[in-house]
Amino acid sequence: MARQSFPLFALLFMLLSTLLHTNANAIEKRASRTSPPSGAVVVRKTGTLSGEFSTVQAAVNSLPNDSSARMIFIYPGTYTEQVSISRAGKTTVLGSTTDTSSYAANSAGNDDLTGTLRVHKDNFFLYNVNLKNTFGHASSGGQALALSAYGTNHGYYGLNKGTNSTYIEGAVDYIWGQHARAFFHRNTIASVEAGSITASGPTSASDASLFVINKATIITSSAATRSLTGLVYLGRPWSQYARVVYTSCSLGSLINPAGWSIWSTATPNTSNVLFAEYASTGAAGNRASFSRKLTSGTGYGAADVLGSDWTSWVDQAYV
Ligand SMILES: *[C@@H]1O[C@H](CO)[C@@H](O)[C@H](O)[C@H]1NC(C)=O
Ligand SMILES: *[C@@H]1O[C@H](CO)[C@@H](O)[C@H](O)[C@H]1NC(C)=O
Ligand SMILES: CC(=O)N[C@H]1CO[C@H](CO)[C@@H](O)[C@@H]1O
Repeated sequence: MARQSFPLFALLFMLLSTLLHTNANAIEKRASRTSPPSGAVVVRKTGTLSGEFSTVQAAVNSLPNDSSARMIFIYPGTYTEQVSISRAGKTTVLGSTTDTSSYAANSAGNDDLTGTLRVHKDNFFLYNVNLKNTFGHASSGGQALALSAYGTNHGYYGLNKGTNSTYIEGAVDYIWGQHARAFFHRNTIASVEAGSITASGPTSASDASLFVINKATIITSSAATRSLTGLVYLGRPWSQYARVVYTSCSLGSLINPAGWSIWSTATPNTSNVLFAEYASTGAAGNRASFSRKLTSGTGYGAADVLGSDWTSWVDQAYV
């Protein structure tokens, strides 16, 4: 698929447990949510009752395309479908879970959306749903896109084993995009193959795109079929204006001591990149000459990346 078709950002071959955020529909922390909130449209795979839907897309299609705020509640099940959401109003999708604060409670087979979720709208929020695309793998020549997101005020949060992390897994260039400003907070990032984690591609020096990856733990996925020691890079420049900053991240032995990679020998694309790190641990060594180490994280916090109003749409309980 053409990367150009995803102007914001997308996560490739991603297994993710997300908590997406809205301050308008207050979601309690560490609570059970196994039945639909009042007013929610219901998706139930088996034993669908009158007025309910057996697929996520059918529930999405039932919503009016107007500015009203709507909720969808999904009962446990594996939903294998391509879902597209473009309605105008705020839309919140809630998976059933016995513990809203835990990734473990929305385990595989319980709240799975297997396929691609395409979100082309502003104000979209997703809670406790595992998104994955098992239809392809970069090492077999295909790219399996789990999520493609266009819009503003999408806050992706997840919880994994007691931290607030979203679990993001992929092979090569699995966090990529052209114009997004994205702040990845407390994620577990797991590579399954050699290659680069990010591919940032702003189209010009004035494109404000920036990825900041904060407090991530970067590991080799348990799905890797060989040792990846030294074979993974923090990023490579899809364009010469690539902008990626890692702050306070734990880099596993999979990260090559050079840290960062050229795009390719023919088009290194390194002339104007911002590839920087602040307070990394692990993967010590001589970094690539086109990267830099920062002496402070100033300028790369959530407010810098998401805008000064970020607290109005990001749930502060998860930061
Ligand atoms: C909803 O309306 C928007 C324009 O406001 C349009 O871009 C989008 O395609 C529409 N979505 C659906 C599902 O009709
Ligand atoms: C960066 O690399 C890509 C992929 O090879 C190429 O299309 C693009 O032209 C390169 N950009 C620059 C500025 O060299
Ligand atoms: C919703 C939730 O569990 N938030 C937690 C995220 O992590 C911070 C720091 O560990 C906790 O203080 C929050 O309660």
